[in-house]
Formats: sequence, C-alpha cells, structure tokens
Amino acid sequence: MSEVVTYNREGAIGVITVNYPPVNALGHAVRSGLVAALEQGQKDADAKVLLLVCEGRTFIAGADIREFGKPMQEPSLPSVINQYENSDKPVVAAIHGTALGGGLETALGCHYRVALSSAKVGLPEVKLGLLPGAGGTQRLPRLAGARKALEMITSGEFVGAKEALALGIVDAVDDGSDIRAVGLAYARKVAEEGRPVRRVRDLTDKLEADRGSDVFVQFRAGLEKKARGLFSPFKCVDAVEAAFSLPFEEGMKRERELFMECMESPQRGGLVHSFFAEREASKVKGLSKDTPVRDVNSVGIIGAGTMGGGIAMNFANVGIPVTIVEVKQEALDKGLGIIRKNYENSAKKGRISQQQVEERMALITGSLTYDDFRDVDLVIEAVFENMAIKKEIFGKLDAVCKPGAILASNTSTLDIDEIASATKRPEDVVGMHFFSPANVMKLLENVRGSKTSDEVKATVMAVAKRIKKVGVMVGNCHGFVGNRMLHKRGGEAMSLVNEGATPQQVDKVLTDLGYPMGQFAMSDLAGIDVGYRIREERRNAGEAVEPSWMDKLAEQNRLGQKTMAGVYRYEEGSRAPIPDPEVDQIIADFRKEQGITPREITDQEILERCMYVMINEGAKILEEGIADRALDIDVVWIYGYGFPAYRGGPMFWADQIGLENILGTVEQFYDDLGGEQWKPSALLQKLVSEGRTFGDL
Ligand code: 3H9
Repeated sequence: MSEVVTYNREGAIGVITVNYPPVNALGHAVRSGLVAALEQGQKDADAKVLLLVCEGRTFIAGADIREFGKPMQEPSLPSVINQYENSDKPVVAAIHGTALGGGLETALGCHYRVALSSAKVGLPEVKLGLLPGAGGTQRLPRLAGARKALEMITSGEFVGAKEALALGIVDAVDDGSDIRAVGLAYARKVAEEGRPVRRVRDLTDKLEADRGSDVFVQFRAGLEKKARGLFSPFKCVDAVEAAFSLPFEEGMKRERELFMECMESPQRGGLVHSFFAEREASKVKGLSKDTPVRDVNSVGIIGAGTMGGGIAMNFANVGIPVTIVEVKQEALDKGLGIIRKNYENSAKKGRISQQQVEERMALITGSLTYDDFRDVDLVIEAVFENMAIKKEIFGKLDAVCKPGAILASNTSTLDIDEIASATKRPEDVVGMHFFSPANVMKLLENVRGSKTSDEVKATVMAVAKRIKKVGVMVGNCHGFVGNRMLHKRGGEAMSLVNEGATPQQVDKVLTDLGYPMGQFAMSDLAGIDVGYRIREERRNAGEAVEPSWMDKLAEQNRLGQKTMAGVYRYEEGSRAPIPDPEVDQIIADFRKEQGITPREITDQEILERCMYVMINEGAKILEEGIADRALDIDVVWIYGYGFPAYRGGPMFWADQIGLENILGTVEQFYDDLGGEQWKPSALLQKLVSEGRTFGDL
C-alpha cells in the first residue's frame, strides 16, 4: 500500500485518505495510491460507501506541476478518475482548503461532494497555460451549465463553497472545521439513505438547457480582448463546447487532444516557470527560514502624493492602521480625498462595499507632525527623488521613532546606504520600492542596504505577503533591478527613434511581445519630465548624455498624459495614445539639427535592441549580486512592468532564445554602436562558453 494514500474502514464507511504535503498534489505516488485504495474499498465487503478525504491544509490542489514536461507515468489522472466514477459503491469527496485543477476533477469523478464552508474550488489550469485535462471541461458544465463553467475555466478564478453549492458543484456545505468528521457524517447519510451512485457524466439537463446557445461565440469574442496573445483560454472554450456537441467519451478524447496542444505550447513552460519563480522569490537566498520577524501592526507614511496614498491603501486594505504625514494641510486633504475617491470607485464597481470604504478610511489618519510616528512599527518615506530631502527626513525619523521601528524608503533609484547614513540605526533602514499605481501593481522590490539586518529583511518580505504583494529582495545600486534595466531599454528606444524608427513602431514591437504598453506610452504615463530631470541631473554632474528629441518634448511642456500631450496626444477622458504629427515634426527637426539621416529600422532590430540591452544588464545585475537569481529578475519584470508571464520573464525568455544568439548580437551592437550598455556581461560570456543558461545558475 502506498504511504501517501491509505485505506481504513470506519463502520460502514471505507475511508481513502491522501496525505502528501504540502498540497496533496496528484503526483505519481498519489495517483497509483488512489487506484490501490479504491480497489481495497471495492473488495471490502463491509464498506457500503467510500469516502475520499485529505490530510493537512487542503484537499488535492491539482496535478503535480513539477511532473509537467517529464514522461507521464501510468496511471494517468483521467483513468484514475474514471475508475472512481465507475465504482459501483458510492464515493463521497470531502473538501477542505482548496480543491483545484485535477483535485476538483477528482472530486467531480466522485458521486457526492461535501465541503467545509471555508473551502474553495476552481480549475486554475488556464493560469499555467493549460486546460483542465482530466474531465473538468466535460463534467463541470454538466453540473454548472455552460456560462459558469466557461467563466471558471477561462478565468481560473476560485469560487467559495456556498457559491459552489448554489451552482450544483458540491452537494452539501458544512460550517464545521473537522473535515474527516464532516465527510464521515455525510457518507453515513448516503449509506443510511441508500443513495445510488450518481455519475456526473450521465447528467444531461444542463447540457440540454444550453445546447445551441450563443454563449461560446460570446465568450470567444470577449477573450479576444481579455486574453490577447494567450493560447490556452481559447482552447478551454473549444473543450467546453465539446461537452455540448459530443457524447461524453468523445468529449473526453477532444479534451485530451486540446490539453496536449496546450502542454506542448511554449506558453505553458513560461507560465509554469512564473508560478514557481514567484514562490521561490519569497525565499531570500542566505536568509534562514527561522529569522525572527518583527510585528508590524501600525504604519507611518511620509507623503500623501500618488505613491504615498497608494501605499497607504495597501495597509488599510488588510486592516493595518496608517498615519500619513504631509507638510501642508492642503496637500494632506488632497491626498486623503484621492484615497477616498479610489475606494468609492471600487465600491461603485462592486469590488468592495460602502461599509468597507468607511472601515478602510477610518484606518487612515492624516497628520502634519512626525511626532505621530512615535509608536509606529514601520515608516515608509514616499517623497520625491531628492537625496538631501530624504536624508533630512531619515534624520528626523531616527530622532522620533521608537527603537526597533523599521525605516523604509520608497525610492526608485537612490542609494539606500546613503539614506541610512543619516540615521544611527542603518540596520533598521531598508528600501521598499512600490510600483505605480501602488495599490494595484503586485510587485514590492525590497532593497537591502549593506547594513540592513536579517530581521528587517525577513520582516519586509513578510509585510509584502501580508499586503498581498509579491516581494523580491534585491541589492542596492542605481535603479535596483527593475528601473536599472528599464533605463537601459528607455535609452535604446530613444536612440532607435533618433536613428529613424517612429515611437509607435517601437511601442508596437513591445506590445506585440506581450507588454501591456510600449516604452513611450509608458513614458507618457510616468511623465516625460521624470526622465528629462534624470538626464539633466546627469548632464549637470558632467556625464556625457546624448541629446534627445524627448528633451524637446519636455521643454515644450509636453509632459505626457497629465498635459494631454507627450510622445502621443490624448483626448479628454481617454488614456488611449494617439500618434501626433507635431511630434513627428519635432523628431524630424531634431534629426536635422543633429545631422542624422534617418534609416529604415526593422522590427527585429527594435526587438533585439530593446530586449537584449535588458538581458545584458540583467546578467550584469546577477554578476554583481544585485539580484540573487535570474528568477528574481523575472518576477520583478512580470509583476512590476507587466512582462508577459507566459514568456516566463526576460531572463527565462533569453534562455529560450539561446544565450549564444543573444551574446553574438550584443557583441555586434557593441562593435557597431558602442556604449557601456552594450559591453558584453562577463557572466553572459561565461554561461555561453560553458553551454549553460540563466536557469542553470
Ligand atoms: C492540473 O491540475 C492539470 C489537470 O487538469 C490535468 C492533469 C492531466 N504541484 O502557493 P503556496 C507547492 S494543473 C506541485 O506557497 P498557498 C508550491 O510550489 C494544476 N506543487 O501556498 C509550494 O511549494 P514550496 C492545477 C505545488 O497556501 C507549496 O506547494 N492546480 C502545487 O499560498 C505551497 O504553495 C493549480 O494550479 C502543485 N499543483 O497556496 C494550483 N501547488 O513550499 C496551484 C502548490 O516548495 N497552486 N505547490 O515553495 C496554488 O494555487 C496554491 O499553491 C494553493 C496554496 C492555493 C494550492
């Protein structure tokens, strides 16, 4: 008998227990154990009803993702589930935690389902570039109808037990907490009432009701917008449609074919990498699991601007009180007003209730004095990028804050060590770099200074989790990981236009790759003055910074979306960038002024210059230990800049292109164009000479 699946009998109930931490995933041992335990239950003459239940924190959370891409070992999951459905003794699945993917499919193969009210169910395969491949696309519509099945399968979102009950996905919900007891009680009821086996595959009423409806056409049309560039959501619709157009067995075959197409798609590889990268990133290299974590039960924020306000919302959203300090009452009132407006908008969209708006607002207090930071556990400074001001602020914080308070800066570029030097407690100083809009973007780039203590590092990573962000720990350098790479891409994009490309051409290459917006649309969003100020500062510091047509935009007060004109122009009430002939003229004049004869630039050159410059910089970032692993860089780009998760992040993408190809092109650009950014990274050269990849590091 398998150790991970056991069989025992309790009265008339044969109990099949899965115990495969952490999430009871359906690895080979579990699949074969399930078959063996079922056989035992079938043979056990005293077992009238069988119960499938799991130990630990959850019911089966899906197929074992670590087995993907390896040869499949029998028994396959569809065949295991088939055997459960074919059982002539009723089988009850008792669900706690999350029944996901293959886990929910296993439960759907059972004849009855009972769930704790705290449980959730879902088919999240689409988030891994797959579709439910063990009958989910055929059985779920038989219980929940076409629309709900399509919604769940194409979005991958979970539904709570009560909703699952209303939809017919589970048969009973129990408020108890002991799943074994709840399952046994339900199974006894099934036995006592002599309920028959009820096979989902034989149910037809929901199929009849939806057959011939235009719901599939509607869904495909909706996905054209929502799932741009993605492969598997469309295959999910095809598979669900097969439940309506084909008999069960044929539908299962169709599901299998479509599942295999998804399995072989490169998007599956990228999305699975992203899944594990996100989880690995939370484990900081060199930081012991047992590192103590400080309590963070109150937070102070300096600055009620866009960043400060957005940061405050993250804490209020999870019930942590926040004090925001501003210099002037007017700025404070304005900032608090914007926060309220954001919450009210969420309430209007039905995302939160009006009561939640009030509860969250009640957690946010405005103040004009640092004295109110006396008792807070964490302060985050979010004022504009100026070292002298930041140092002055940190000096004041050092004087006011209690011992053990964490002093964090939301700087996106500046030296954390220099900021820390303004205090007598550099071990408590750390960077917490949020991405705009801070209440929406998932990334939290935590920056360690040279003296930041392990306890503080562990705490800010824990804070990220608590406020539902994806935390990545990075080292201290200009721009850290994300902006350091972005600045290289920005410089290259600007030069490409100097040389002959149009901004729209550059942006299109990037959006075709899967970014939600291109470099220049992003500059308009962030403000053209931001980059201009940085270039001016560098020029004033004596650096040789190329002149640019973008300087001209700033000088003409074309500052981006906020002035309705930047690289593009904008119309009232819309954020859609519109190409502007005035900008074409500015660019043409600039080229003339600089004596540049524009040349034809191919999309391939744009792709290589914008992306390879980032990869080369990413390799330097790894070389210098600013990022610990290539996957940390991937996570920064996926969650901070919308790099398409289905491409796995820029470093994973580079491995797919082939590092040898990339190095060859980087060397060529270094010869042709020069510039520090094209100097090949020593790590990239080393990996190529050893035939290794970033993923091997
Ligand atoms: C599928 O089922 C295909 C079928 O339709 C067809 C087959 C033919 N496998 O997220 P956490 C690990 S596709 C292997 O930190 P939480 C995870 O890596 C699958 N490992 O915890 C981590 O490991 P570590 C459909 C898995 O409480 C640990 O478990 N299912 C799997 O925040 C804890 O994870 C899904 O897509 C897995 N399936 O969230 C569900 N799942 O400790 C994916 C987790 O070494 N999983 N691990 O870092 C989740 O959504 C969340 O993990 C879950 C728990 C909600 C379950």
